[in-house]
Amino acid sequence: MHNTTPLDRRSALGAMTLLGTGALFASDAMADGQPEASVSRIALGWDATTGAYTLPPLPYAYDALEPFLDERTMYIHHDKHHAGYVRGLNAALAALADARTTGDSSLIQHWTKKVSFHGSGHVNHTLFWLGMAPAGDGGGGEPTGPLAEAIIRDFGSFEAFSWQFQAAAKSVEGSGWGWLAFEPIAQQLIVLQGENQQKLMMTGVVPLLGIDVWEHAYYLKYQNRRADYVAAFMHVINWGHVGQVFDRIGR
Ligand code: MN3
Repeated sequence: MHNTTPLDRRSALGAMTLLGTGALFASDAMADGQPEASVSRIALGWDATTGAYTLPPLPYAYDALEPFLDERTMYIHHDKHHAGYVRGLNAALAALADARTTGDSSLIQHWTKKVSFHGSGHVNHTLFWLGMAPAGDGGGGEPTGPLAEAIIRDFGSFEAFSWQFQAAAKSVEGSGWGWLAFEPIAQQLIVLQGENQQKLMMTGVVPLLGIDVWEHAYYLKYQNRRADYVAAFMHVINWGHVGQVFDRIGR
């Protein structure tokens, strides 16, 4: 349901600027006109009539991921934190539009960095929500099909992937993300760390699955125990969704 509306070339190119280097899609995948993004325009809440992003609702109830992710954290995370990135992105884009009108370049650097930060925050959180589902009802377990085969090919086994993914997420310095991503040039899966919302991503990669390891993602329930939160996250990964994204962009 989240990937039925394609990004056209123009909006895809617009979205690409959010992560600066094309992290949203494989660059050579536009040749046949087919969209190749991790998330759809609808999932990202893009409103072409207003030229602004909106915050789509959480794709499940706030308590749907209990007991692994608690209801209060999910509510605050989505309705407050994620909403803030959407507001920040729209504000930065509007400020840049004003700058083009006035010709005042004094704050171009400031607002351009804000686009990267808040734009990445919006995309990252959208992927984060879509990458989870209630444990035992779409969440947890292991991937199947082509994604499972690619994980075995590129990491050796699912267990080896899971170990590296969790180790990367646990050891992010400060606030950031752990990512499973597709590197479209060598055509392989890789695990990356992200710092803040936008730093350390590798140019051109397409993020498939991300775990938010900012303290706001886990502190109410897990306090300083990030490792416990990361382990809990593995129980709610929506491998069906991640596999669908991989089917579109990874093969
Ligand atoms: Mn967050």
